[in-house]
Amino acid sequence: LTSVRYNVQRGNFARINSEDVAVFERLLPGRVIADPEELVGYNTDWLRMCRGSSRLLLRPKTTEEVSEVMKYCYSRNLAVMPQGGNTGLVGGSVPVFDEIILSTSLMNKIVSVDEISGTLVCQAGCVLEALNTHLSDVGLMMPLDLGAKGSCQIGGNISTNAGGLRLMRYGSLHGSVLGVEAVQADGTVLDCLSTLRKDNTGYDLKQLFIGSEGTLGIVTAVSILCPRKPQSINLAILGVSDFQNCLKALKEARGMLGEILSAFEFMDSPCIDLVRSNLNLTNPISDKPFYVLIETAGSNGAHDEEKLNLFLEKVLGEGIVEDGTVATDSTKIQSIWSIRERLAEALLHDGYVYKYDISLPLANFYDLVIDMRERVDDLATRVVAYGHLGDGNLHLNITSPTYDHDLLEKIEPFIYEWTSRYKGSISAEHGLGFKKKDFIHFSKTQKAVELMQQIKDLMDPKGILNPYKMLPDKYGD
Ligand code: FAD
Ligand code: 2HG
Ligand code: ZN
Repeated sequence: LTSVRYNVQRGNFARINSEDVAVFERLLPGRVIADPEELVGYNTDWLRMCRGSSRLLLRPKTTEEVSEVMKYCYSRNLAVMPQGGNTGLVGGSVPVFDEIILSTSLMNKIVSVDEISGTLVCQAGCVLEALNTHLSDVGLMMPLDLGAKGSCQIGGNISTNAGGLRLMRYGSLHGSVLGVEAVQADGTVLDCLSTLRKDNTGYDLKQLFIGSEGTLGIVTAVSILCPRKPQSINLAILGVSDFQNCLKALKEARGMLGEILSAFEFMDSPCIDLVRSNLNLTNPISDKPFYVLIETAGSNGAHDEEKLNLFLEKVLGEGIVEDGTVATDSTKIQSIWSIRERLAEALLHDGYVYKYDISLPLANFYDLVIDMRERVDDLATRVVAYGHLGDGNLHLNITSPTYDHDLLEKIEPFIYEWTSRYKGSISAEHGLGFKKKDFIHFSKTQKAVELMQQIKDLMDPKGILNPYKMLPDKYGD
């Protein structure tokens, strides 16, 4: 169990008894799951590295039901763990001990879509891909996209402030989320579900729920500003001889593709080895030390193509890029994207994954990978680096056949100290969850963490919402 490896103590919460189960059965008829077999998946994270021992799963359908459940849990001092698609990568989406799992999966209603303003209002449990499909019929799209789109839910995306593949174009959820409805620890419904683009009336409370990983409230509904779906999409995968040239390509792409640039992703050569050996995928171009994926999304195919061709002529002509291919039809676009999107899945085939999600200044971005390879040497199966280069976000992953404590000690705290030295972030987009909460100080000052703890205490005085997550243990106790 996770709690054993990480040596955490269970908080002073009540334990569920048969009376509690009867109350939940009355509040959510037929939607209270206590069968241990059925609970295994909900207790285990996507990486299969964190496992809790919850004995109860609740599946509300409405905000009122969530409110009733929380009111009761608050009165009984029962801990609650909100769960969306359970695709989180930091152990935040599964219980640590016997917290009740509150799943939003049945809260999957789309409330409204305004085709003119591009505003979507929906319940928190809507799956990202399903929302995108729905919007596509009226010429709109979601402002975020990630490899987990088929399972992750919009409430989970908001709670982790997920970034993803197109953040450089459409911005973070702190900008595109217009409103949030949330249920607080004591059951109070906080309605900040505005659909206004502009509203400077007091503190912007919805922002507190974006990226707070279920520690301040349960997000029950959201409103989001959605861009128009582009008319034309192109995707290039380019082979590059060294990292400096990846940066030069980024600079040129920003300048020459301008407003149509929608993604700039990066992979090093071990990424291709990884998907080749673990997923049987093929490299569409010749093998090179580095690769960049450049996507354009615009409203005029001929115009976009012309811009992309001029860009390619320049980067190939100047030797910034050595090889490449461009996809314009959706099947080829999808097959190139899947090389990048399936890296996280491919890593799992190696056994144990040490996963790091770091923001760094571009000048130092790849030096960390070089230093890490030298450090872990032959203890690791592989060290692979990829990420959202356009956003300065590095995904550094190291694998070994099984958990290896010596290897972990080579990686941590070295990686956090290194990141802190260059004023980076130790979690760019995945959050802190259970696994990274104790490293928050590498990216935030003591005063900032203290204020976070005060906000947590104010909004959840009994600490029943997603305990053992995001904030360091014993902080302020
Ligand atoms: P969960 O995993 O269920 O939960 C995540 C956290 O949010 C937990 O702390 C949970 O308690 C809380 N939570 C969930 N729902 C609610 C709610 N309604 N109210 C309050 N708290 C809630 N992340 C990125 O940022 N960018 C990526 O590109 C990206 N790619 C990924 C690719 C793959 C293949 C996988 C497996 C994961 C990826 N992730 C990425 C991480 C993850 O998918 C995202 O963080 C996603 O936003 C989580 O959504 P979810 O519904 O699965 O949430
Ligand atoms: C991605 O960008 C996700 O693919 C997952 O954020 C990153 O696997 C990872 O480390
Ligand atoms: Zn990512």
